[in-house]
Amino acid sequence: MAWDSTRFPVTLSVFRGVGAQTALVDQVEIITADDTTQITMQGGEAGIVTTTEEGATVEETNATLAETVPLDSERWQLVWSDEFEGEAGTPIDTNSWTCETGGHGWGNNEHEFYTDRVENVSLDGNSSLAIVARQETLPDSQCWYGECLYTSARCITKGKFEFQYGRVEARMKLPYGQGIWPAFWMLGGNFEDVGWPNSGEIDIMEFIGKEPNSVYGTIHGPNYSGGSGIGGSTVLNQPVSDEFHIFAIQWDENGIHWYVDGQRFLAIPKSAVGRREWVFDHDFFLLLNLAVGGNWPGYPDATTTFPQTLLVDYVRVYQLAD
Ligand SMILES: [Ca+2]
Repeated sequence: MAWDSTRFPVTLSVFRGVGAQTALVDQVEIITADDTTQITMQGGEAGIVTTTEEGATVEETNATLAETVPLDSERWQLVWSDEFEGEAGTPIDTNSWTCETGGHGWGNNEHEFYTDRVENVSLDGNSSLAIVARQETLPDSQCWYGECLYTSARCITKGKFEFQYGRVEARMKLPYGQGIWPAFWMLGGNFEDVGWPNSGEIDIMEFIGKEPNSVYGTIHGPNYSGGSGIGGSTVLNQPVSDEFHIFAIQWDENGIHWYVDGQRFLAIPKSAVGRREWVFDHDFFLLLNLAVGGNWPGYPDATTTFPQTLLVDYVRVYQLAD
């Protein structure tokens, strides 16, 4: 195989299966000199990761992921769910969830103050959880930028439900508008011991109001975090917020697949992180939140209306029966 190094400057590494740094014997990894493009070849298949200023995009990821188990397979066993059944105004179930509070920007210069009040997070009485972002200033809320402009909620299953591998899905109706940023995601349960991003982060669904038809999936880990996270997006024919959709991943020891309404739009094999560490082989917990403003979505403007509501019909986790 010949590579034209004047057109495509590369460093070439061939790994052999020795010691802790083991890679498959037939794996060849190529990374451009400016570290912006990485090609992994394994078993005759190629995976290409291009890192842009906006972050990494996986252009081709047929590298090593095995076929997924069909969504309707009887091998999938429901191991955990919250169906959010109950009367309107009922608080979220604290046996499963903890709603974190604060207005420090949450690592992204966000503008909301998260509360655990039913005004921001409660059942809607119609079989969904409602996370509501409001334009309001609470008397005792202080945010990193001054008096808080918005309230919202962020609820996590840390220490209450954590798991490794499976199919994770939520049926949700998203809010909309400039500066609106709902997310359904997971963090490594070892978050407090090893810190972020060493814990790993799997973003099952992210949506930013300024791209009303797009859904993003991303992973973050050591040397591929923040704007350099590895992921991709899909563009729907209609604004995502128009109706309920099912957002899901299938996650196993080979990698992670992302779906909207059962259609796969992204697959990231282990090999996509190249020489960097794959940090997704341990327990993770779930997060649901509705951010207002931040570095990535930008901030609400005159076109943004409040309140904005993230409706969650259910969150379900399935694992494969032996
Ligand atoms: Ca429900």
